[in-house]
Amino acid sequence: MSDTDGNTEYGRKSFKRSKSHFTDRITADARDGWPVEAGRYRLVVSRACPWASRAVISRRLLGLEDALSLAIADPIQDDRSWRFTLDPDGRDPVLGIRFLSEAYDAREADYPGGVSVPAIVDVPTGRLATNDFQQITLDLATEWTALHRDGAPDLYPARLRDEIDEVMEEVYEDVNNGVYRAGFATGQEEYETACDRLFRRLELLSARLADRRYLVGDTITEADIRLFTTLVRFDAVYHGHFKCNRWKLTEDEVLWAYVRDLYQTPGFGDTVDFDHIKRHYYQVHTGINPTRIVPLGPDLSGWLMPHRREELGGRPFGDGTPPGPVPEGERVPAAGRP
Ligand SMILES: N[C@@H](CCC(=O)N[C@@H](CS)C(=O)NCC(=O)O)C(=O)O
Repeated sequence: MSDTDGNTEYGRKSFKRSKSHFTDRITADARDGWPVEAGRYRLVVSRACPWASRAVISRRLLGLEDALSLAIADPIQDDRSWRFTLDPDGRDPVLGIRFLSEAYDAREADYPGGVSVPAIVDVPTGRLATNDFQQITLDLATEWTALHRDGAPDLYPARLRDEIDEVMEEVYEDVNNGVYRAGFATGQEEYETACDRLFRRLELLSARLADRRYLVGDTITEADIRLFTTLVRFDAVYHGHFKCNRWKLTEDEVLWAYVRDLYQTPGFGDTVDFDHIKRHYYQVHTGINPTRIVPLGPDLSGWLMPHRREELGGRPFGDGTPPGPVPEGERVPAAGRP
């Protein structure tokens, strides 16, 4: 992946995340030409990817599974990037393509940028609609409301947006992206700065969450989804592979209980595939793991232990209800679960 400054995700210069190139939005009023419409779009993800996993969780919590279908890419990209090698004949059964890049090419011929997930593809034309990972989940929460299930939670309540945005910004800079900055640092100082900021922020978050069940308000919001997707990967990949090893998540009583609580909440843990996560990070980033050996640990059994966070109060779904069972065909295989 490279951006216009020539920085590469795994490259020699300092790590800089590329901006999404396709920033059209799918909205109720179709202002960018993409109306919210049941059955029209396909959400392409890798279960390994934290940015894509946000969208998978939101889709489950909001009950959009029937309205927005899901394509799961192989966690190991090849030189043509994300591919549908998990599907029969190596083709996505709905889009009929072998590589996600085909949808990018259909949108913009000779697109020179990286091919990234999450991506939402327009099924009738096969064209990429958006890969704007920062906006996709906000739009699922606020623009796709006509298609939400009964009892769907409000993940981005209007009265709390300023606070949610502020928390998400800090979490993005220091935690979501901070782990990548540490992991792909090419100099000692760059690594130490990222690592310091990451753990300082985690300590602040731990203090914040000591006496409140969720980050903002007393219900699950977009802010929790975004923190969860990094925390759930922490001990499995960021602690070792990205050298974020001042302490393990399991060593912080508050954060470990917080992330376990979310993991055990329908819509969160049932989307997580630790097998995809570990194989992707350890096998794809050969610059930092040249042997491509995937570690056996950590032991996952702790994820199902009681967390006792309900004693703090809080109403996970507010006035709503938990999502129903995971649709047939979307269940995470046993290899990826505790
Ligand atoms: N900066 C990305 C955000 C999403 C992202 O970084 N996704 C990663 C996977 S976690 C990806 O698909 N990277 C492209 C690649 O690795 O080939 C974007 O351009 O939209």
